Amino acid sequence: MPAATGSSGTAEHDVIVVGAGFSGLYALHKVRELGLRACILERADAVGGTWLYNRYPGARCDIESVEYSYSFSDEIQQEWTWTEVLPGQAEIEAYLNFVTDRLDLRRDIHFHTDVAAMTFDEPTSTWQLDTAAGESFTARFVIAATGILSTPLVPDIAGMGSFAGDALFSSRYPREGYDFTGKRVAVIGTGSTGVQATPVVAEQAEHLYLFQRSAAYTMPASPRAYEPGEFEGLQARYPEIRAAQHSSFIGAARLNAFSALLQAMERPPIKTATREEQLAAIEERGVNGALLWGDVLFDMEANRMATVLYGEAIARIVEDPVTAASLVPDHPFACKRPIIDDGYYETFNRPNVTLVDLRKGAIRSVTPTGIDTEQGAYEVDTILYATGFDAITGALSRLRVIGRDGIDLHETWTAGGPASYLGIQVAGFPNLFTIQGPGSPSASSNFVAALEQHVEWIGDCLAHLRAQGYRSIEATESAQMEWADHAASLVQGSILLEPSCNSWYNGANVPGKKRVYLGYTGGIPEYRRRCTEIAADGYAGFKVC
Ligand code: NA7
Repeated sequence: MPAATGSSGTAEHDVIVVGAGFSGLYALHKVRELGLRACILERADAVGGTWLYNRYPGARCDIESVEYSYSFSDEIQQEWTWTEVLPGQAEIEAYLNFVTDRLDLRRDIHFHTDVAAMTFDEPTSTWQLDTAAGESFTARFVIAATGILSTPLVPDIAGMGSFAGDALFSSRYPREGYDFTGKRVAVIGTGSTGVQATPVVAEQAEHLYLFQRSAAYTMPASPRAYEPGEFEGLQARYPEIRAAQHSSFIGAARLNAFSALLQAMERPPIKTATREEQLAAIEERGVNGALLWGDVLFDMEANRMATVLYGEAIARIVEDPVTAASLVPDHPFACKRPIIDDGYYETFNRPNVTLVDLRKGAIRSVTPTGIDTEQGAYEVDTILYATGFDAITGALSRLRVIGRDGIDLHETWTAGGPASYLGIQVAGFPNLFTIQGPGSPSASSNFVAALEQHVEWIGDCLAHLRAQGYRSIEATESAQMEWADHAASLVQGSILLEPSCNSWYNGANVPGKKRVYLGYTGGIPEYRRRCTEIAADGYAGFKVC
């Protein structure tokens, strides 16, 4: 390692990165490039973060592999071969291991190191990180690359602990896999995870009961392997692909769930479409034809019309009319992160699949032999919980993060609601950078494109601090409030604020979490422009000293 060029005083490290997922790996590489002494603390025994833990059947990314990957190294782009257009979990995990070895990151990663507390020491401007096992580390700066969908939301259902069968959690799925053959299986949850897992589990299980609290909108997009020579053709065009991605609103210009929505804006409005035109749309494009109209994102009446048509499209696929009706959502389309699936609706025509519509009677308890609901009891051997995450703020909230003057991050976010400046720093917590904190484009974009921008901005900031001889940087309260107001103004009047939209986007899925839209919907290019301007303006809105 190069000698420390920072001024960390007694701290062992200039920078500690928490988490070895997509963000943390790039962050470590970036700060090592600056010649800083750095390491990653990672609670697992391997790299991958979200893509290490979420290995449930059918786990797949909703962005194309050539865009859901690092753009910063052409060597990596040229040396790594993607085999599928929309990459599956195993391939993404393998990619992250490849990058880790290619950049020789492993030697600076402390595995099995579960950070439990982080405390800022004001006199020395350093952070102390204490682990669950009692170890301590110190650093001038911390980069919390703790993930936005990394803290599982374990539901509070009575009797969960009494279940005598196998209880699986999609977000902590067994490393060795699980064989559903011959099992009666309950899947709870119909977000992206439940929708992806259902068709795959149904193929193996003796019987699958899908417990649905809210019906989902999902857009079929069959995954496929690249044709021979196809990926090589793309690989040769990486500069062009990355340039398009760079200027894309969502950080992904090719096929993905969001681009379908953006392209829909170019289409004619549903409100003026004739009945024949509406039917032709679902005849041609199935359920996608029901949703993708020019006015559905802006006009609630149009959105409701699309939902009715969506129901008709589902009824053309799902043979049982009661099940088909149960699959129609009762919240607006596109107020939650869009889902893409492979054969979801067709699965309900299988004789071994039952949809349990919890709108007709909620879960009362988990019993030793299954799930008891207000509409009857279901005996199962296995329960797969696909119940989501305490997103964006959950990972840091579960730690004890103590900043300047003894303030506690969890308490700050609980009392005032989750807020930060640019999603990068929280006022009161100097020298702590967050990757994709509240108010960053993460939720409504390609996470990898968003995190690369963050890491690069933080790297430039650290270089600036060192060049100027500064020891500390902290977001000001006023800049944080202005940023939160700006982010909130962008979603005013949009479907994202519809009260029926209980989503991880706004924290409504987590009991007790203050309901605030957690993303930034101005698009990555505009976000990048603002971040660059702030840096050029001497880190306006930050106090540096
Ligand atoms: P999501 O999208 O938050 O979905 C979680 C699902 O679990 C959702 O259908 C919830 O119903 C359901 N849920 C949660 N708690 C319960 C209880 N107690 N009973 C019944 N059902 C419950 O998480 P995912 O993991 O699917 O996807 C997260 C993101 O990962 C996704 O957006 C992609 O970006 C990748 P609800 O809707 O709250 O009624």
